[in-house]
Amino acid sequence: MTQRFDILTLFPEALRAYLQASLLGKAAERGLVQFHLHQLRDYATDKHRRVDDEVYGGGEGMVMKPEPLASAIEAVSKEYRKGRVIYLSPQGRKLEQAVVRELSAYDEILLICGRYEGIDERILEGWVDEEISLGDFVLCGGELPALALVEALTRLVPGVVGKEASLREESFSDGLLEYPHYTRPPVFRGRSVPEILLQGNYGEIQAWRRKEALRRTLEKRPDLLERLQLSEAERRHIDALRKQP
Ligand code: 9WO
Repeated sequence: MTQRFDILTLFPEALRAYLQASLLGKAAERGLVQFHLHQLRDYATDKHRRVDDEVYGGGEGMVMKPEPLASAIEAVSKEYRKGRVIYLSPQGRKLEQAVVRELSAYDEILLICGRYEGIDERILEGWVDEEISLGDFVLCGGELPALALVEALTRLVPGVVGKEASLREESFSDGLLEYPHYTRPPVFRGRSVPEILLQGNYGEIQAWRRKEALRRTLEKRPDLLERLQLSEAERRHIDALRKQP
């Protein structure tokens, strides 16, 4: 099953370059996903093709007019069977891997990229299924968050990344940070690769990686450990690390 992404934006050409590069471009070439970019201005009907207007009630700045947005959403999603309309904004539900997995169940996803101070509230009420946020910060538009979401979703389409990477994605769902990675040379400017990785005992390497993942999670994201199901040995290991890192 091919997942289809439609992106509604005032800057389709800026997004196209990124979608054609690297992993996303290959996935599209192989027919595993489809990317369709739509210029919002094409759906403006007045002679100046305006997509923004002044905000009711006064104040600084402009808001995206409802008519072009509604026409565009209706035109693009009219053949959606199992689709989702998403607006990227700091007011949305925070994106995390569990949300990415949930969204990967949709066959069609329409991403709306706002500009200015946002879109007319009636579009959110009547045409948008949900708002997604990448975090508590403000950009100049939803384009970069849209690309991030497309990339996170495309990685989950079967066949896009190799078996090993998709297994690692599953291991991320165990809620730990990644263990540290090294490649050649064995000593780089006086810094050595941990000896155990050079010895090639796979059982010991696995155990080391699990411990390192626990150690790093404790150090950088202790909040993640609270949600976790750990073995008794792992609890003891963490308690030991807490006392003496
Ligand atoms: C602009 C602005 C200007 C003057 C006063 C208040 C203002 N608020 C905004 C604003 O929030 N603009 C947003 C820009 C409107 C929606 C699209 N934009 C956006 C999306 N910025 N950041 C995001 C975003 C989306 C998802 N995750 C993180 C950030």
